[in-house]
Parts: sequence; structure tokens; C-alpha cells
Amino acid sequence: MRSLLPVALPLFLCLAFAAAAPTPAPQPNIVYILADDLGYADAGFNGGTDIKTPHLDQLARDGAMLKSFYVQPVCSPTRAALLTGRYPAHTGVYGVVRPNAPWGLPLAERTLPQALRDAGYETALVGKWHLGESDAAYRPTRRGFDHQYGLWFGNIDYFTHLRDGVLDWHRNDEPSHDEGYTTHLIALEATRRIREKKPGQPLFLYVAFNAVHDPHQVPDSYLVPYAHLEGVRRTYAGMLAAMDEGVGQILAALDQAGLRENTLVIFSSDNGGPQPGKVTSNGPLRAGKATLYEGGVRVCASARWPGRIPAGTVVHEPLHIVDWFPTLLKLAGAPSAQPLPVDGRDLWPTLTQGAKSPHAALLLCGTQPGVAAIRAGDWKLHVGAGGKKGSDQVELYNLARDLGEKNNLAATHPEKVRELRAHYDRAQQTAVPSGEKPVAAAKKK
Ligand SMILES: [Ca+2]
Repeated sequence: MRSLLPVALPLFLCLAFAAAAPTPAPQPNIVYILADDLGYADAGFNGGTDIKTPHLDQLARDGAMLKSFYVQPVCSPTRAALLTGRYPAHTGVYGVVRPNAPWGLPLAERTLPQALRDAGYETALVGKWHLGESDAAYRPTRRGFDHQYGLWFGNIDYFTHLRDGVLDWHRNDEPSHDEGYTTHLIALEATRRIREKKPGQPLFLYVAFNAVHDPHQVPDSYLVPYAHLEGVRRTYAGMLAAMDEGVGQILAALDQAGLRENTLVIFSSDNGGPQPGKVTSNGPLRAGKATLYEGGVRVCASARWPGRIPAGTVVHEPLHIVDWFPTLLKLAGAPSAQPLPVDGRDLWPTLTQGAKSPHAALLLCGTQPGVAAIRAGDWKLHVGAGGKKGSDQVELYNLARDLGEKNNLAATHPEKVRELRAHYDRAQQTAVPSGEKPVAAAKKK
């Protein structure tokens, strides 16, 4: 037998190696569709009943619905978290970047499009930026995007594209005088980026609708099906219907380009619905935008990748938008050369294999340092509740029994308060101050 080894072993090793060598997975195209200020329960797939969202519903049914997907309570910090994989406590982007304010997403941050571009991706931002524009260094084309089209500020007039008399509509960071309703323009440009995608190169397309943020404006034709709704809710319904139509056009463009099978499409809102009950619906969740109650930070979300995410998946495990950064880099085979510590964790096993949340505890930062909430298992602790930063004023809820955060259990469960408070205290040790700089400082210079 021994005499056979020199011949047989190399042959065996050769065969074994051939069988075990994994076929490199093709880099998926990635389309992240971000809605602005969408209520938790306004899309049909997440419990909405009075507004028609057939395309968002189909997208969610064809993949996974993320029922406990967390973001930040307002626009800029959520976008910073998506693009860096880092919490506001580490980027310093706790609040919104006002027009002309002399700050933005810190330049030391390595962004998702930068990392994907280094991995061979073509990268495009279509829609809202809201991470700084006062200095050219903060603008999208300097932060990893090959293509930019849309608005820099947090909101603009949907038809004139003005904010306080200033035109904020740009192509590759130069003024654009394209005319039209921004939701239509964003959908049109997104479909163009898909049609004109560079052959042989994967695409990262970040579509950040300014819909359904105020000002509440929509072409009259979209109001017709919603005559039964009153006031701003009717306009909002038309705006959401227009956005849903745009999402349908983007999904159709992927189909027409033959890209459906190798494209991961992700959808979420950037924060919860403002004025719940009047304008938006956050369903059973308490409060809305700008708060750390569930209505402010838990948003409707979905993800579709045919053959990779089983259709009809429903994920109840808590996930955070910071998780997409490491997840997408891994799927893209991108070197995770982020020089700064990433807070996000790979959410793919949770999404595709029913694994538990990758987080023992999630940090939800308020719009100023020191105000935060911790989500750990079924429990949630608010520290500095009521906006008093660093205070001992806490609220404790058991979300499994009390999704609406009505019964504060802090007094009766001090051991649970201590346990979650320890997570908060650890997070505070590495927290940075807010990077916010007031607009006035720019004018004085
Ligand atoms: Ca928003």
C-alpha cells in the first residue's frame, strides 16, 4: 500500500482541492432605496391600508421584511450611519446638517462608496445627500460617488428645487436646471444609471428619495385616488404613491437590463414618520421622527436578492442600518479597510439563515450627545429620557409585551435598568462630541 501513496496522494489532494475550491461569488449589484420620513405603517407590506404601494409590497414579498430595523431619529445621522457603518456617537453626526453650515460627514470617515469603488464598483448617488456641502470636500463626488444627481440639503421645493431662494439641484455637484417633480427626476435618473451601467462592472446605486419629507407637494393627478383622505394626509398619500411608482420603474429597469438575479435591492426609511396620526402612520409604535421611541427609530424595511434571500422571509430580530456597511463589503468581496472601528455587524446570517441578531445590544443615539436608548433582547432603556442628556432620568420598556412603550418598568426592574445602563455607560466611554457647527459661524468668517 505504501508504494501507492506517492502517486495516489497527490491525485487525491488534487481532486479534493478541485471539489473544495469555492467558485468565487459574482459581486452583486447593490441598489439601496432610502425613503425620507416615511411612517412605519404607511406602506402596505408593513400594515398600511389606505395608501396603495404595490411595488414596495411586491419587493418586500419577493425577499425579506425587516420588522425590527433601526435607524437614527432624523435624516443626516441615519445617512452617516449607512455610509460609514458607525454610530453617531462615533461619527459625531448626531443632528442634521443645516444648509451652508460649515461641517458635514467628517472627512476622516471612509465611506461605503469609497470602499466599494476600491473593490471595482461603479458608484452613484441619486437623490438627497444631507451630509455637508458648504465646502466642496464634503460633497458626494468627493466622498466616493462616481455620479451624483439630486439635492444636497435636507429638503427643497419639489417643483422649483429651491430652498430659501437658493437652487439646490445638482448633477455631479454642478447646478442642474432640469425641470420636473423631484420624485420623477430621481426615478428617471436611477433608471438611466441602470440602463447605462458600465458593462463588466458591478453597480452601487444609492437612491435617496426626498419623498415623503415636507414640503408636502405632489402633482394633482396623484391626489385623485385619495379623495377620501383629509388635509395633508391626502397630499402625503399622493407623494408616497408617486414614490412607489418610481420604485416600480427602478425595479422594471433592473428586469429589462437582465440584472434582477444578481442585484441586492434594499429599501428602508431614514427615520420614523413625523406627526403620526395626522400626516404619517407609525402604527402601534409610540411617537415619531426626532424621538428615540420606536416611532422615531424603527422603520419599515425590506431586502430582495432572488435565490439568496428566501422569498417571504420575515425577520423580527433587531438590526441597525450600521449593519449594512460590513455586510455589503463582505458580499462585494471588498477589503474592509475602514481605518476607524465599525459598529455594524454582518447581518447576512440573520437575514438568510434565521440567525439571532448579531448585537447583544443596539445603541440608538439621540440628536445630541448623551441622549440615547439601548435595545437588548426584548428590553429597551431610554437614558436622558425627555432629552435631558446624561441625566439619570430613565425609562424601561419590554417591547415584547409593550410595543407601544406605555408602561415604564424602570422602578420595578432595577436589575434590568443596571444591565442595560452598563451598555450605555460602555458606549459613552468612546463617544465623541457633536461635530455640528452653526450656520452663523460661516457668516462671521
Ligand atoms: Ca428624514
